[in-house]
Amino acid sequence: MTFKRKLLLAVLPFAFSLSMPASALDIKFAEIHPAGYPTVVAEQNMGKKLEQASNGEITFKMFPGGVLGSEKEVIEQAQIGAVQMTRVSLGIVGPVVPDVNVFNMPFVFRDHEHMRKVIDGEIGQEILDKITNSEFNLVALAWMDGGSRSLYTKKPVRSLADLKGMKIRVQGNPLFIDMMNAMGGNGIAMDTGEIFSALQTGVIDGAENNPPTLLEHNHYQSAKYFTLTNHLILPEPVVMSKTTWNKLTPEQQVLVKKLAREAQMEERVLWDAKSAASEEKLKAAGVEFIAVDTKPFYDATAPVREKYGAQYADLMKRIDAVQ
Ligand code: BDP
Repeated sequence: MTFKRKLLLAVLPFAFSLSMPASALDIKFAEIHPAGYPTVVAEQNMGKKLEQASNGEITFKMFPGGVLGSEKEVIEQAQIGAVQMTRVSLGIVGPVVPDVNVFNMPFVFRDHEHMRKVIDGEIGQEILDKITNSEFNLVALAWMDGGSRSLYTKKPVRSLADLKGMKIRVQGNPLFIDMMNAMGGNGIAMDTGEIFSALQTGVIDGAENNPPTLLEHNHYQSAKYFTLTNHLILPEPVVMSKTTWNKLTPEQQVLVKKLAREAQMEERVLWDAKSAASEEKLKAAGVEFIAVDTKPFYDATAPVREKYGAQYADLMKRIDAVQ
């Protein structure tokens, strides 16, 4: 091959791409929750606004109900850019970006409102930045609210003693296994999609989550007792693959961040309504809501906060100080 021809072949793809009109960037958004769930609705609205504001240069498609895989699988796909965006529980980010575990500790927030104030402020941004600045090729954009998590079981738990030896599903994060074991249960990690049949077949005696998940993932069909421990309040980051992020223009990046933040504020309104409605529906379906003294659960998990929290002592003080 002549040198001229070689040169032509080398520059051809480049010249071609310059002369082509920019093709649309397609965003596939993966969600474990079903259509209609607060996070899904807020994210879809974000997607619609994104399509409009980018004049069609960005397209958005929601894949709800876990069709693209478990949260762990989807995070891996986002890391390589096969899925462009997703929202996951911070629980499963912990093993990948350990710095986020400060929010994953039991009873680290006083209550739901406290968590919201923290994620809306500078600490919330710092934890998003930890994800973005980690080596995992993700950009963390905003927070969704997943309420607070309590225990649900097939036999009632009215005190710490009742939990003794019960096999309770937790998310795949060693911190949560330690937490469950510290409360006297037997923590078993599995993906969200496996809980329903694990409850039915007796592989587990219960799980822990918020009322909307208990309802929408049909776990209440087997677990009829909901014990209000409120032991975890886990915010849920919305992340984009850095591979996708780097394809956006600076203006588009600003737009994506702005709309993700709007979705953060919109979702919590939907969340509050959904939580209240879920509680009503669960009660109507025969689920007993059990109020407990949470102090014994708090005390039992102190060693977990010591083990995982020692390195975040300053940050925990700052979280505490948020009013
Ligand atoms: C729900 C979260 C979801 C998690 C699920 C779980 O919204 O992201 O996958 O809990 O525990 O509350 O697996």
